[in-house]
Amino acid sequence: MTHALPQLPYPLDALEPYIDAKTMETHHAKHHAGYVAKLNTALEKHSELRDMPLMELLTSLPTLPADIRDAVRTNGGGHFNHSLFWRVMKKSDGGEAKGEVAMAIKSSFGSLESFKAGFSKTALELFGSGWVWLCYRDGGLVIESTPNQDNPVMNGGGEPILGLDVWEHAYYLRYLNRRPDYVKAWWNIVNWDQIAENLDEAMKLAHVSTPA
Ligand code: MN3
Repeated sequence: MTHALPQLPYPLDALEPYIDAKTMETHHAKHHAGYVAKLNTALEKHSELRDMPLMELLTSLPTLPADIRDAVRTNGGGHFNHSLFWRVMKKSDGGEAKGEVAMAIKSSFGSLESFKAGFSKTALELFGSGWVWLCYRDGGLVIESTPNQDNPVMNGGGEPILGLDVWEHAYYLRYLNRRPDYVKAWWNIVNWDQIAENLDEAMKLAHVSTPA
């Protein structure tokens, strides 16, 4: 098995004007594809790991062979993070969190507005390159951030159900260094239906892995 670049679930220009087509093309076909290629190259050295699912690679980093551990962390992380990122966005339709997701957000953060404010603040305070996450953990939702291509899966920080890429390559062409403008615009293209599905999956996983 080799790891493969997933297709984008929408055309390159679907997220315009909030994220431009050129950024999407470079981000997907160069950055994400690069992580996938380098992950596969690293795994070639250890045939016993070639069939290990990505999630398992990321949760077993400390026990992986030392010569590829950093490469799997960076490139496996990059592959996982971007695969989630593409799916939690969609063409803007003015939709907001509803149903179970809306209730979970209210219960953990007080209101949708205070969740968005806290998530955006975390994105602006993250120094350098990294990611901001909404995670399901211990029956509730938490906001986390990770540097580089790390993620909560490898840190035991919970199940990520939403992720925002705040590397400059995600926004520089349209927004230059104005990360606040990018983050503010990004809320317009959040795919709340997908987040609802991700929350469902995360709750099922937690149920399965919790001893009776
Ligand atoms: Mn990126």
